[in-house]
Parts: sequence; C-alpha cells; structure tokens
Amino acid sequence: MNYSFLLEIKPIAADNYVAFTFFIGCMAMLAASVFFFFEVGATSKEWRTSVLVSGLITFIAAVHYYYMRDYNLATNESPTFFRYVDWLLTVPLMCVEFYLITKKVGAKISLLTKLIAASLIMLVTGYIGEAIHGKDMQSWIWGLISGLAYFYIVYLIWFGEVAKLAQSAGPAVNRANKTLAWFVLVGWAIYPLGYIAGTEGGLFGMKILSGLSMDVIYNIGDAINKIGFGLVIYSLSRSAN
Ligand SMILES: *C/C=C(C)/C=C/C=C(C)/C=C/C1=C(C)CCCC1(C)C
Repeated sequence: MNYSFLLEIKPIAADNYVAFTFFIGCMAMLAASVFFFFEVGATSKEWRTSVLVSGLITFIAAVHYYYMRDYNLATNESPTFFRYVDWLLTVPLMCVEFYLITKKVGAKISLLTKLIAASLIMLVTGYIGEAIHGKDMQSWIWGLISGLAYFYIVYLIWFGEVAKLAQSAGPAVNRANKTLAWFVLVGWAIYPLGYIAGTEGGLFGMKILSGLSMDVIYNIGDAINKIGFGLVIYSLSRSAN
C-alpha cells in the first residue's frame, strides 16, 4: 500500500479564512445531508420527496465543496468552474422545491420550467461575466442580465404564480413559502455582493467591497441558502397542515 498521499496533505494556515470556509462548508453540507437523508424515512409520504430533495441539494454541494476545498488549497485560486457546476445543479433543485410544495394545489410543469429557465439564465450570464469578463468592465453588463433573471424569480415567488398557489395551499405551505421567499430575496442577494467583490473594477468602476473575498461571501451564502432552505422544507414536513 502506498501511503505517500498522506504526505501531500496541505495544512490550512491559521489566517487562511478562504480555505477554512471551504473546509467548514464541506463539513456542514455533509452533516446536513446525513440529517435530511436519515429523516426521509420518518417523513410522511406527502413530504418525503421534498425532504429528499433538500438532502440532494446539500449532498451535491458537499461533493463540490470537497473538490473546491482541495482546488483552492492547491492553487490559492477561486474554483469558479466547479462553483457554477454546483449552482447549475442545486439552484434548479431549489426551483423543484417550490414546484413540489405547490403541486398539490395545481402547480404546472410550465411553472417549474419558468423558474428553471430563469435560474439558468441567471447562472450562465453570471458565469460569462465572472469567468470570461471577470477582469474587465464588461462583467457588470452580464451581472445586470443575471440580476434581471434573478428578480424575475423573486417576482414569481413573492407576487406571481408561486405566491398565489402557496396562498391557496393552506397556512403551513403559505408560511413556508413566505420564509423561502425571504431566503430568495435576502439570502440569494448575498451572491451579487460576492460577484462585485470578485470583479476587478467593482461595480461600475467603484471599488466597493473590494477588500472582501468573493469565495468567503459565496461560501457564507451557500451555507445559509442550502442548509437553511432545506430546514424550512423539513420544518414544513413536520407541521400539521
Ligand atoms: C446554492 C446556491 C445558490 C442558491 C446560488 C445562487 C446564486 C445566485 C442567486 C447568483 C446570482 C448572481 C446575480 C444575481 C448577479 C451576479 C451574478 C450571480 C450569478 C452571482
């Protein structure tokens, strides 16, 4: 047996808070996944898929964080590609959660399609702005398009179809949807802040947020939005309708 890989373990320097948040993020996502997966069996049939999807979201993130943690430690760079692969998988699954909680009162596949399409536009334009134009001023244009798609999602969940369906689905679903709507409005707004922090010219050339680390901001956002979001679904599954 060749144990040389053990010697390759790179310690995290005490002041390397970027690497540390990748590490703790990985652990938190794993722990949350174990929790959600084990709780599926003790969930009523009606909510089982929703809790399972909560676990899938944190599990997909855990695998990506495991990789991103390694990548960042080895290169000292942002794992932008895998960050966006993670989001491309997990954000549509969050859209699925909105569909699942409103399906019983008539949510259609077309609603799910709208949510997923908007999230894909939001993420692909964000990726172009970050990976291709991250070092020049054009990235704000891509950020703006991404932001429009983001506000469309916010609209659907706060005032549009999702909100209306949730209202007709009874107080428990409506309450859960309101909490999730706050996650989308406030929790998801953390990401554009990370984007601005990671863009060389800042916002429209203003050097705002430039002292902050994009990855730390994204990692905090992910922990809140993936684990917190999943817990709202979990608590809905435990509330009597
Ligand atoms: C689990 C991961 C989640 C919930 C990721 C969400 C990501 C966003 C809401 C990203 C939004 C962006 C903008 C609204 C503009 C700038 C570019 C993005 C992609 C960072």
